[in-house]
Formats: sequence, C-alpha cells, structure tokens
Amino acid sequence: MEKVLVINGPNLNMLGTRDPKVYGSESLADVEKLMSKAAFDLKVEIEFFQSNHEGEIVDRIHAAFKNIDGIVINPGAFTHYSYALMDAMGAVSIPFVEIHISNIHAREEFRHKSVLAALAIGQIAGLGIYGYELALRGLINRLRAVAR
Ligand code: CA2
Repeated sequence: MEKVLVINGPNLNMLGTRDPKVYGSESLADVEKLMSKAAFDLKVEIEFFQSNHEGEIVDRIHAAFKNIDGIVINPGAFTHYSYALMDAMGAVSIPFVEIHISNIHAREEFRHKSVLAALAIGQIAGLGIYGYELALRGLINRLRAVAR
C-alpha cells in the first residue's frame, strides 16, 4: 500500500472562514475528509500536515525521505518564492503534485509563478478543493504506472 503525505502551507488552516469567492466555503477538515475517502477508494495510506512555518514544512519533507511514496502539496504563498521548499522537494526526490484551490494564473502577477512546479509531476489550479482529490488520483496513477 502506497503512503501519501498531504502538505498544506501557510494560512490554509483558515480555509472556510473568509474569501469564499476565491477559496470556496469548505474548511481544511473538509479537504481532509474528501481526501480520506479517495484514499480509501484507492487503497492508499494518507497522512496530513499543515504548517504556517517554512522550516517546519522543510523538516516534514525531509522526514518523508524513504518513508513516503508520494506527496500532494499546496504550498500556499510559499509556492511563489520559497527556494527552501523547492530545494527540499529536490533533495528528497519524492514524486509530487502541486495543487491550488484558486486559479493562480488568473490572479495577481506574483501568483503566476511557482518555483516548485518544474519539479512536480503536474500542477492543478482553479478547481476548488476537488483539485486535491484529482491530485491524489493523478499521483497514484503515476506511481502505479511506474511500478508496473
Ligand atoms: O489557491 C491556492 O490554493 C493558494 O495556494 C492559496 C494561498 C495563496 O497564497 C496562493 O497564491 C494560492 C493562500 C491560502 C490562504 O487561504 C485562506 C483561505 C481563507 C481565508 C484566509 C486565507
């Protein structure tokens, strides 16, 4: 059974409290419920981690080395400028999918750029929290295709 880690970055613990037009009205707990269901369906083990602190996320990525088969990550605003997260993902070489609830390409210029995306299997943006489920399904599909 594959082990997948879901990482949510800064401010995503506030999901559902405001800005419903941009981020919808579901909470992070709803995201975890949705993903747990999909994980059960797919027969994968899933673990959730959220932090507002860059170094804590780097530490969690390092701890995943050799322990986790794939990562779904919404790096929040770190997406756009964190070379530390980029280097951490590069260091552990764990296949990952980057997900954004909003369509970052249709928002402010600074959100158009992701410093992680070039290392990812792929990026999903703009599909709301459903994007997390799609990210998990896409990740598992890729892991199983490679293992075959
Ligand atoms: O669209 C996404 O998923 C983002 O990663 C969300 C980040 C933003 O900085 C990225 O550019 C795009 C921000 C998450 C903040 O979430 C909140 C939700 C509700 C209330 C306050 C913050």
